[in-house]
Amino acid sequence: MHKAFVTQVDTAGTKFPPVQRKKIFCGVCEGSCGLEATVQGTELISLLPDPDHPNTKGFACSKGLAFGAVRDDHNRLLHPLKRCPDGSFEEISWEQALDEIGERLNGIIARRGKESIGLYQGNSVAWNFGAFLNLFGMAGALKTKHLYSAASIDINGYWMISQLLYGSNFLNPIPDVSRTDFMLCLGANPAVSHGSMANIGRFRDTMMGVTQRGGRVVVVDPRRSETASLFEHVPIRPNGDVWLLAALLKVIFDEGLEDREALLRQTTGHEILREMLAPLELRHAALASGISVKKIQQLARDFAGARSACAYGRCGISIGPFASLGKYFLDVLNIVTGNLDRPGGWCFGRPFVDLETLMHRMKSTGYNRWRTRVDDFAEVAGTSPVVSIPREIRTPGKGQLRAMLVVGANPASSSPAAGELREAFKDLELLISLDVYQTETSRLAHYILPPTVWLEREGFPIFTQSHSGVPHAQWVGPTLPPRGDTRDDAWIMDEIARRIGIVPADFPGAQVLGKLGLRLSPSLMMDIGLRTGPEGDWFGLRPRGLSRKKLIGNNGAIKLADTVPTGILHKRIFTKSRKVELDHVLIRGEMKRLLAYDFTVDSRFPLSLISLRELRSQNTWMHNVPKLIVGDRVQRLRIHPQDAERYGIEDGDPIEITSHFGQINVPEARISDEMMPGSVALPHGWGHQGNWERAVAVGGSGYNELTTNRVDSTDLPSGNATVNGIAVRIRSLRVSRAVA
Ligand SMILES: Nc1nc2c(c(=O)[nH]1)N[C@H]1C(S)=C(S)[C@@H](COP(=O)(O)OP(=O)(O)OC[C@H]3O[C@@H](n4cnc5c(=O)[nH]c(N)nc54)[C@H](O)[C@@H]3O)O[C@H]1N2
Ligand SMILES: Nc1nc2c(c(=O)[nH]1)N[C@H]1C(S)=C(S)[C@@H](COP(=O)(O)OP(=O)(O)OC[C@H]3O[C@@H](n4cnc5c(=O)[nH]c(N)nc54)[C@H](O)[C@@H]3O)O[C@H]1N2
Ligand code: SF4
Ligand SMILES: [Mo]
Repeated sequence: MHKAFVTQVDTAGTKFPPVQRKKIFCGVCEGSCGLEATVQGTELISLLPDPDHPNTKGFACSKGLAFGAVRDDHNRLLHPLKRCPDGSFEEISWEQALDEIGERLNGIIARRGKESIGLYQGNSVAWNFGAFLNLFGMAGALKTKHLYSAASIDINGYWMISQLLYGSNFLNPIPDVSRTDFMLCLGANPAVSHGSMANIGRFRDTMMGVTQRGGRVVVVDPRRSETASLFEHVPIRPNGDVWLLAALLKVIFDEGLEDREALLRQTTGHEILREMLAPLELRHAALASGISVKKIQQLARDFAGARSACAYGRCGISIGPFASLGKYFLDVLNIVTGNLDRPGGWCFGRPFVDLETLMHRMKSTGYNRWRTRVDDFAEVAGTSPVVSIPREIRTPGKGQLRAMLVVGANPASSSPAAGELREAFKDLELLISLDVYQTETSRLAHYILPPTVWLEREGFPIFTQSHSGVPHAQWVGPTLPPRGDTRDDAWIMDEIARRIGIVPADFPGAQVLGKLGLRLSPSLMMDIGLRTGPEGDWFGLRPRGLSRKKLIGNNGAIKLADTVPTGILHKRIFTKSRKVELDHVLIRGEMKRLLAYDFTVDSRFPLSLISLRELRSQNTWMHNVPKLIVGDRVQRLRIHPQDAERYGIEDGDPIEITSHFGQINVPEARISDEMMPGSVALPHGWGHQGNWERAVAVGGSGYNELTTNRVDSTDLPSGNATVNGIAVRIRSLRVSRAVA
């Protein structure tokens, strides 16, 4: 093994287990930052940033560095739990838990069919390749449509647009920030989020590099976010981006600024763009976005005129009512200006396990190959949208959702109309949750099964490897042994699968092999994918190539290149034409829907509510880590001074927020001109229930009590929930508190 092995002996001569330094990567968010773990026996001594990591080069944030506290949390679940009739939980053995679950599932399958079983994939599964593969595998083996993913409150629009444009849900270009001359950043706050759908190491610093090189970064956001405050900030009305992007394109075409050569070379169907944009009036787009016509025109000219440019957008544009169309225009802006697949532009990554190709071959990607039972949504990458769950549970008939396995998700807080979902969950015959804690969701489950955390299991960055600014390869074994009676999520799923007679795999022949006692483990499947892929060792034929064994034996990540590749579109793309396919009936329909959309403000709900991420949270969790909730951390609603004055709100007031769909109280108002007048921002994922004591104690309320799962409020093509730009009114609770 490597040089970092040291055996310690104290003055009394007692031998301690050797101290090991392991270079790993963080499994909390899409940063996937390189870390160095110092381990002694079963103890984690420290987690520090890995200065040698090719992508993150010594950066890690407070959440990753504090993760030892999650592993060792006294509230962490260490044994399988079964809910008693009074709502309390009793500890049971794995054998009992799995056997009972198997029996109950078999009963439901016998009565209602395999298609009545549901699966829910949460955000944490993105760093859990075994769970990721087993979830898709189980859904395929059960032939159930009830595979739900937190992606449908996040990036379903991306998945579906990538399928239309590039022929695969998972082929998503990233901004080549390290080489660009102009970055247009819409609705993303990488200074806090550390990036999403773009694994740009040291994201904030890399963006600073653009301006240091004499380039420009323009951040479009209703809030002067931590990112916007570092660069040029263009405030925008919530959900106004689709208008802005369409208007930018219109100016580009009207003024002949498009790159015709690139359009001819890289695309089919570009003629549709002019036609679609013809009825759009800049004046109208300016009203909808709150950005003047003059400013839109200048931005279009600057973007198109830059030597290289990339337009990048995330949650601010992907969780509103036109998420798909917005994402379409985002890519089209990059394409039309000749920035697709060129240095400094909008580029494809270089994954070391070519998951895009593997999933394409296994037909795991797609769009609209089938439709959902109740709401008639198009399938996206084999999943149904989360908004439909309560209706799928409550609508009788063949395929009615009767049991659900929730893996690494907290939808009772993170999903739209969270209250309705919690109620609907109670109607299920069986709810099983795989979670580290007893959360708002898992407390409703009949069984909670305790998983290992990422520090305790084998891993490679299955999701973010395709989006890395500096392509690299890393695969690590478990850093620490599992605590208590915890087991890997993938193992738990496989044990459940065994008890219902399926193999959690969706490749041809998997079930037959299973009957013969042969099950390919996720790591074996991925290793085969790696070894036979572009970076692979081809089982020795390419001695310099990679394998799982080689990577695990290497203490740290291996750099594959300094930058993302360019000029590879024709090789990478999965469309039949081998070009970006721009013309889709569905997109034309969406444009019509947009032009007819009424964006006038309802005077009963005059403010627009947006979400806000904070450095020391990860969606709905990590609030139980003492270090991350120290200080005066409470959930605060950001309000512009003008709005505060109009609604009689003073800094620090407790606030009542009311939408069409619900009402919550938040502990404090923070009055700040960081907000655009008319919009207010609230961190989501607060208001905890369950046994994570500190998280519960910090209080706050769930943002998603204010949102809806109504079909007509979603992004229709992708079924993605609208949780952004929610019409609300607010009121100070100061007076009533004083009276009380
Ligand atoms: N610290 C931390 N990091 C995280 C997470 C976390 O909870 N905490 N979550 C992780 C996850 S799951 C994800 S998906 C990523 C998300 O990564 P990002 O999207 O970069 O993070 P957000 O904070 O959601 O940034 C969205 C930005 O859009 C702005 N915005 C809101 N509405 C609009 C709008 O209508 N138009 C425009 N142009 N802007 C708008 C918001 O003010 C905010 O600044 O972050 C990941 N990283
Ligand atoms: N209002 C509003 N709603 C939103 C958003 C928003 O911006 N605003 N953002 C949306 C986005 S981008 C996302 S991604 C979703 C996230 O939605 P979810 O995935 O439902 O939310 P998370 O808080 O990420 O939940 C992760 C859960 O996994 C558990 N966990 C952590 N590690 C592991 C593990 O290794 N194994 C298992 N089994 N469990 C583990 C944690 O304890 C936690 O309960 O929320 C969406 N909801
Ligand atoms: S930015 Fe994300 S991946 Fe990096 S250390 Fe923080 S939580 Fe971990
Ligand atoms: Mo997300």
